[in-house]
Formats: sequence, structure tokens, C-alpha cells
Amino acid sequence: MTEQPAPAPQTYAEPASEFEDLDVDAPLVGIVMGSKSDVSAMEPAEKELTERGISCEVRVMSAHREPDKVADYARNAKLRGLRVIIAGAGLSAALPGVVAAHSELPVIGVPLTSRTSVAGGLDALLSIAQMPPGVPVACVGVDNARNAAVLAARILGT
Ligand code: RP5
Repeated sequence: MTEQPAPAPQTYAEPASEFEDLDVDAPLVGIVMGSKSDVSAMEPAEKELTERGISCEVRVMSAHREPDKVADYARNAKLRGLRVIIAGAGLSAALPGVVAAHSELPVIGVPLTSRTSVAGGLDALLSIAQMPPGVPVACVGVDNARNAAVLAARILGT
């Protein structure tokens, strides 16, 4: 009986080089808002997500003043690994709806009050909640960014 040659030693790829491009902390939730003046009202959303260990990113972009930037962000969001988008805006709050128009991801709108709000934020509330059929946006209470984060966590199942 002829002796079989010993099997070639198995080689394994170096784990470090295999995974070095993987960003394990890639954000799951995108928090966007229409103006720098919205930052303090939206902070509770970031705080809530951070406390729950859910990675998020925060961006300021206006649906009316920077429509192309919003469209680009929304179109690329899913590909970048985001799973939910929280969008806060005041006045004629188009941001959540425009994001939903450009992305399949669930969008949670946060109606915000601002200096010139009408009826305590009713303008933004209706702008966000009254989306046409087929383009849904979930809507939390006026200035209730924290609830948007809690809802995002539930959508993520965490
Ligand atoms: C909205 O208009 C923003 O979301 C903000 O709540 C409001 C006022 O924006 P600024 O004039 O303070 O930039 O688009």
C-alpha cells in the first residue's frame, strides 16, 4: 500500500486584516433635524439611545434649505447600515416626510416648537402626521424627542 501524502496545512486568513474595514460601531439610528436651533430639543433622543447602548449619528439638514443634501442622506441611509431615522423639525416640518420619500427605512418624526410656531407646534405636528397614503411617518408628541428614541429602540427590538 502506497503511503498517502500528508494533507497540506490549512491556512487561515488573518482575522485582523479580514475585519479591519468593518465598523462595529456603525450607527443604527440616524437623528436628523432641520436647523441648529433644534439641537437642544433633539438632544434627549441621542441621550436615550446612548443610555440604551444603541449607536446613533446626529446631523443637521433642512428639507427646505438643503433639499439635495436631505435626499442624498435618505437615499444612502439603508446602504450605510442605518435601520431607523428620527427626524425633528419645526414650523412647516417637511423633513421627516422628505426623508420617508427617499428611503424605505422607518421614519419617526418629532414635531418641534420654535420661535414662530403656530398654536404651540400644531403646525409641525400636522405637517408630520398628515402624510399621504403610502408614505408613512410615525409621529411622536410635540418636543418629545425622547419618545422617538424609545420607539426606535422598540422597532430595533432591543
Ligand atoms: C425648521 O424651521 C427647523 O426645523 C426649525 O425648527 C425652524 C426654524 O429654523 P431656524 O430659522 O431657527 O433655522 O425648518
